[in-house]
Formats: sequence, structure tokens, C-alpha cells
Amino acid sequence: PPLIRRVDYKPFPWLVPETRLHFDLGIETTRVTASLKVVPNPDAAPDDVIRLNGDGLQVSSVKLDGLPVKNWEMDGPDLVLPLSAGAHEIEIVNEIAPEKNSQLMGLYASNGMLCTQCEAEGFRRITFFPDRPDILSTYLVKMEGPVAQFPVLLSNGNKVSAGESAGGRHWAEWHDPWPKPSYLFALVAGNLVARTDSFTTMSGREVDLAVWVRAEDLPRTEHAMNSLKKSMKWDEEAFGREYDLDVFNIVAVSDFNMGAMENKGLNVFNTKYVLADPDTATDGDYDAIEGVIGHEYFHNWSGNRVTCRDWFQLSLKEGFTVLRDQLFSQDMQGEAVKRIEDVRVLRSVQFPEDSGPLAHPIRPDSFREISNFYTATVYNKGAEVLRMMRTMAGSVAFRQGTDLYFERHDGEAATCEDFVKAMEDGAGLDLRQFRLWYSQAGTPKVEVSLTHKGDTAMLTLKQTVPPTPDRIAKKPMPIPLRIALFDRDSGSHDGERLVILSEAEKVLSFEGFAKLPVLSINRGFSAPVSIEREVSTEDLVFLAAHDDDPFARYEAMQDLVVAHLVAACSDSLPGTALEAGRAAIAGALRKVLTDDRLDDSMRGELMMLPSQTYLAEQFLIADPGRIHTEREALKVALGEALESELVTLHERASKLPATLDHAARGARKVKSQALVYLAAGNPEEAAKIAAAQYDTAQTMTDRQGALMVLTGLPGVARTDRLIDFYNRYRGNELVIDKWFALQASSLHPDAIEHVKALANHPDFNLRNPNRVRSLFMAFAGNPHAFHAASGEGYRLIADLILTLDPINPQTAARFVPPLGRWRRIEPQRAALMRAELERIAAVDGLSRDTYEQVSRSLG
Ligand code: BAL
Ligand code: ZN
Repeated sequence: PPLIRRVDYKPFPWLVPETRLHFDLGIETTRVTASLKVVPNPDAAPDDVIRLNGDGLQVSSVKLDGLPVKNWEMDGPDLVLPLSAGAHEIEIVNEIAPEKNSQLMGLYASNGMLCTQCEAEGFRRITFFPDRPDILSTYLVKMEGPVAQFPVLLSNGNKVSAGESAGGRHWAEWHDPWPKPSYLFALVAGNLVARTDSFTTMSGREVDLAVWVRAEDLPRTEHAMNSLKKSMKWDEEAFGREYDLDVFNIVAVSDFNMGAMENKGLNVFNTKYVLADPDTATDGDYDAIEGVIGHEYFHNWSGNRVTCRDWFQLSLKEGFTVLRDQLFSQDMQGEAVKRIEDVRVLRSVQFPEDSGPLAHPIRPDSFREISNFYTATVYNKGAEVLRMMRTMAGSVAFRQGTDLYFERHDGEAATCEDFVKAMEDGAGLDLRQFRLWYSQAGTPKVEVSLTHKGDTAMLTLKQTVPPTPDRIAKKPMPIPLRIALFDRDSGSHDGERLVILSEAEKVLSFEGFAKLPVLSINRGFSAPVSIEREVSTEDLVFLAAHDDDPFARYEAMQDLVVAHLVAACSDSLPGTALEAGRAAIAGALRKVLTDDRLDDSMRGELMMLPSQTYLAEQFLIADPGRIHTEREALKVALGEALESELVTLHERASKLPATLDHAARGARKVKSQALVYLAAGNPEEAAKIAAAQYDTAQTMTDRQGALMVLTGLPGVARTDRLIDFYNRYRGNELVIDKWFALQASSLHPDAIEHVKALANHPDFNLRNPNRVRSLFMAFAGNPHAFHAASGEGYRLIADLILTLDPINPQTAARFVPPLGRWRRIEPQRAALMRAELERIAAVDGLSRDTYEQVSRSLG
């Protein structure tokens, strides 16, 4: 497959101002008639042919300006038609087979309904079109089919007409007045019911809202609808963005490659991000639904009204929209905890990506298959890069920058450079050097040291941007660091400062300190960097107890644990020092468990140990077996040392009612966290408490939290509760996904055997991405099982990739990165991982998706 390069971008020779589509719908065969108005593009070099992208399409007929023509030809999957200068109308009829579409890209069947996914290049699997994001067109879509099979017919924009036709058939016509790229096209036809509501926009327009689901799912749509209304209001208040159509439809689909999709006026969602009630969805699920509904809604401006010129600019819409959804969730759910959660995801998913073979800048330079670049780097690091601009500008100036961006580029396909320019002009920032964040991959390291002399504290900061496969030598980038210097006696500081480290090294001095202060740095995680510093256990304990920045307080707890576990894994400290480290952690955790002023939701965060992937990042070459052993040993020590505090906390939290308010949710969070430590320290007692929590649970949060712990503990309580859970929720796809995931991610020593057995369970289904992820992504993220020294875990994932690739390449390719980490793993396991990648690479006929990921991982 060819490598596509950013620098090779050329505007398309033709524009398509209007697109009319007609669909004669059928699950087995759908007939598509596309009529395109085309005119020469004044901004491009002229051409005497037009190349229309296709992917596996069968042409029935082609007309040019109303007359049948035969002078077209296929060039690979594309249709090429000679075209003289001037305006033309091209009509192409083709047929597709939705039922056979297991890739879930283009038009496909799911549970008897028809739906679409076009981003990034799915539209070409529906009809021939210049399937690139800089071709904006208005769409008039007419679809018809049997009423009984497809009672509901939806597309983008507003419904303009509908009617009955002979033979029990009907039709509907939808018009989207806003020019859009083909990746935002959507169509849904099926037997669905809707929860409806309405929203009055800031200028007083009424918008009809609907969330479409299968009839049995209707009771679980209230939270999604509330989330949508909150999103619409918030975007008006926070970014001045108003909705622009008469209707906004959301459809929930069980078979979906992504989380959701922002098609104009017709968002299509994975059911996972729509359906919720307390008995079947956890508090975390509720938050995720709110966040994803917000994200897709916010795309209406950041993505749809202003779209991307080419796919290298993906972060223009995704990084920005992730930032917008994060800020929304911070406002809805609480700033401190949301920030901690976002950083946890960044560090356990994006940091490893940035230090491995698949590292790429937030604006990549090349790709073979764009689906592989819907990554944590483009999304989450992209959001962090914009967040840094916001930190440097302040929220008011940042808003002036985004206002200018929307004003300048409304209706256009823009670039990351356009956004940066708007920020410079609107927010008054000088971003000349800052642009490096778009072109350089790799997580910068900042070495920090603080010294003291007389009444002056000296802070030395040094940055390096590590080499990545695309580039060895890197330049320093502006790194905004929020810092505070605490007086160690009073426990307070004289105000936070923003330091911008733009050079390779910088020394700052601060006067008025009689003693060496305690440094709190990268507060709020103001820059997506890794901080390296020599810091005493005493200072970390101080910050864990005193820091007024909640993120920094969390960070101090994490640093305490990271320092201890890194030392433990490296055998670099004598046993006494390790004991002292463990005791310091226990002391800090005891304060967290018993501090009455702490909100439970924050307490839950402070109780969480750093993930194994984040710990592995601390080593040039990591031994996952050793990290797992030491991390578990620490849990045992903490569970034993703090048993009575943990039991007291669990008892106290168990008394709160099973409501959805903040206090009750916080209580559920600490209960599950307490069980995790108790299970390590005193498994028998923990099994009893967890079984009781399971048996009396009134929410999925409590039930899942208890079952998670039980699943890792061999014994009858485990077996009984797993059987009960399955029987209780049999038929509820999303909850049965949890049942698979809990077993695949468990600490049980036989987790691999469980996963193998579950892959043969009648409810396992390779064609459903949620089910595949619930079993195998959970497994790939379960360090002790995936990294089993025998290599069996690696083999299981490689087998899955090979079986899934012909069915659903996009989902299959997502399983390559866990194996791709081999260079950073100890030699014996590395050899086994690499061998599995080579076994995959040797297979003929791999998809472009999997081929690209495997070859980059071996390269
Ligand atoms: N655009 C793909 C799904 C999302 O990021 O919203
Ligand atoms: Zn998005």
C-alpha cells in the first residue's frame, strides 16, 4: 500500500457544490443513484478527467449531462471519467450489499437495520465520489424501502418530504443545507423508537431532539437526552456556538467500530455511549456517555462547520473537540477529578504510544491507512497542546482566539496552521516556536532541580525531546509549567507562577526563602511532559498532604509510589530503604483514607496506584512480570497495614443511599478502591465483604466493583456470582460485555484459560466490535495474563488479529500496538512478541490497516 504524505497535498481539480442521492434500500442489496453537480475548481490546476473514489463498488450505469456514456474506466477501485471544462452533471448507479459488509464501514446492516459509517473513507464504499474532506457539498437524500422493515428513515439535515408508495413501501427526503464533506454523510433505516425533546437555542430557535433506539432500550435513554441538552447549552455559554438545523438526531447502534460519529444532524452512536440506567450502567458509564454525547455535539462546530482540509489535519477537529469535551465534563462533573482522569488516560495510553514504534506528531506527516491515526496522540495529546495555549493565553483570550477561528473559517476545510494563526491573532499569543508541538513527536522530558543559598531558591529546568522513529534530532519547545514554592513550616505558598520553558535549559531564582522550599511543579498537569527530579520522600509526603492544587496532590501520591516501585524493580535499594518507602506510602495513604475534609470522589483518585503501563514507561527496558509482582506486593503490604481503615471506610461508604448524586457516587468509588486493597491484604475477608456488596447491590457500580474483586479471587464466591451475573443480565449486550471484560482483566492466575474458554462461549461474536474488545482488549490490558512468560498471551492476540483481519481490519489493527511495544520489554518476552508480529507479517493478503501497524512495529 502506498505511503501518503502531507506535503503532497493538492487541491482537487473539481468542486461538487451539490449532491443528490437516491437509495433503494435492502439489507441484501441496496441500489444507489448519485447525481453530482461538478464545476472546475478555480484554486486547482485544471484536469480533463475526474477521478471518483470507490471501494469494492459495482457500476450499473454512468450518465454525463443526462446522456449515457461508456468512456469511463476503472483505475483500481476508482472510476475515472473524461470531463471537458465547465459545469457538468454526473449520474452513477451502483449496487452494494450491506449484509455482507462486515468491516462496518460504508452502509451496513446491524440487527436488521441499515446504518452508515463514513469517516474517514467509508463513503467510497457507498458510491463513487471525490471522497476527501476538502470537497464540501450540499446533500439532498431520498431513500425508499419497505415500511415494515424500515419504518424510520433518517439522514442529515432537515426532513423535507415523505410519503407512501405502492407495495407497502415508503420514502423520505432529507436536505442538508450546510455544505459538508462526504465523511459526514449518514443514513439510518430501521425499526426504531425515539425519546424526543426540544431545545431552544440562544437566538430563540426551537430544535427537535430525538434519541433513536430499539424499543426495549427506550427506558435507558433519559441520561443521553439530558446530556445532549446540557451540551447544547454549554456550547452556547462556553464557546458562543449555536445549533444550526431544525432537528438533531442520535441513533444507537450495537455494531460500531468507534465510540460515536458526528455526522451532520444525525449522530450515530455505539449503544455503549447512549444506554444507561443505574442497574446496568456504572457511574463511570454515565460520565462517559455525557462526555461522548458532548464530544459529538461539539463537533457540529469544531469539525462540521469548520472541517479539515485533509486527514493530516485530523487533530484540528479531534484535539480541539476533545479539549472542548474535557472542559464540558470538568464543568459538569468537577474539575479536579476530571483532570486527574484525563491525565491518567494520557499517561497510560498516549505516553506509551509516543515512546514506541507507532509514535507520530499530533499532525502526522504520512500514513498508509488513515484509520490507524485515530490515536491517543491525535486526540488526547492534541487536546493537551490546545490546553497549553489556553494556559498561556488565559481562558478569556483563548476564547477570543476560538471566536476568531470560527468566524474566519466557517464553511471551510481548514488546517492546523489556520487554527494556530487564529490563536495568534485572536488571543495575542506568539506561537512561532510553539508550532513545534505539531511537528515533533515524543513526550518531552523536563529535568528539574531546586537548590537554595542564602534567601534564594534556584530552579534549574532542562528539556529534551526524545528521538522517535520519524526524527532523531529535536528542538526545544515552549513548555508552560505552573509552579508553586511552599514554605515547609507554614505549609503555604506565596502564589502560583507560570514559567514558560522555551530553551533547552533555564535557571530561575526566587528570593525571600529562608529555607529550601518545597516545589510543586506542572500543577494541573499544565504541560504533557514527564518531569524528572530528585525529590525526597519527605517532600512528596508533604505535597500529598498539603498541596492546594488537587492534581499536584494526586501527583505527589503517584510519585511516591512510582519512586518506590521503580526502586523495588531495579533492586537498587537495600531492604531497609524499601521498607521505609513502603511505610511512607502507607502513612500517606492512611491520611487519604481518614482525612474528613476530602471529598470521596477525590479520595478515590488518591487511592489509585499508577497503572502498570505507566510504570513500565519509567524504564528503558521493562520487565512486566517484575513490575506486576512488585505492584501486587505493595498492594498486599498496604492492604495488611491499613485493613482496619479500609474496612471502616467501606462500612461508612456503604451507608450512603444508592442515588446518583455526587456524595453517593464518591462513596461507591471508594468502596471499590477499598476492596482492591483488602483483596490483596486479606483475600478471605475481602471475598466476604465483596460477596455481600454484590448480593445487596442496587447499582451496577457496586455490583461490578464487587465482582471485579471476586473474579480475581479463586473460590466459590467467584463462581456463584459470575453465574448469577450472567443469568441476571443475559440478553443485555452491554452488560454481558462487562461480564466478558471482568474475566479477561482479572487477577485470577488462570485468566488466560478463562479467555480461551470465553472465546468459544456462545455469546462471543467476532463480528461485534464491542464484544471483541470486551474480551480481547481487556485481556491485552491485563499485564499478568498478556505478558505471561510462556508467550501464550501474545499468541492469543496474534491469533485474534489474523482471524479478525479479513472480517474487520480496522478493529483488528487496533490489537497490534500491545505487541508493538516489544523493544521496550525484557529480551525473552521481546523475542516472543516480535515472533508473533513476524508471524502476522508473513501472511499474504493482510489488510492495509494491519499491514501498516505490523510493519511499523517491526521496522
Ligand atoms: N470523528 C470520529 C469519532 C469522533 O472522534 O467523534
Ligand atoms: Zn471526535
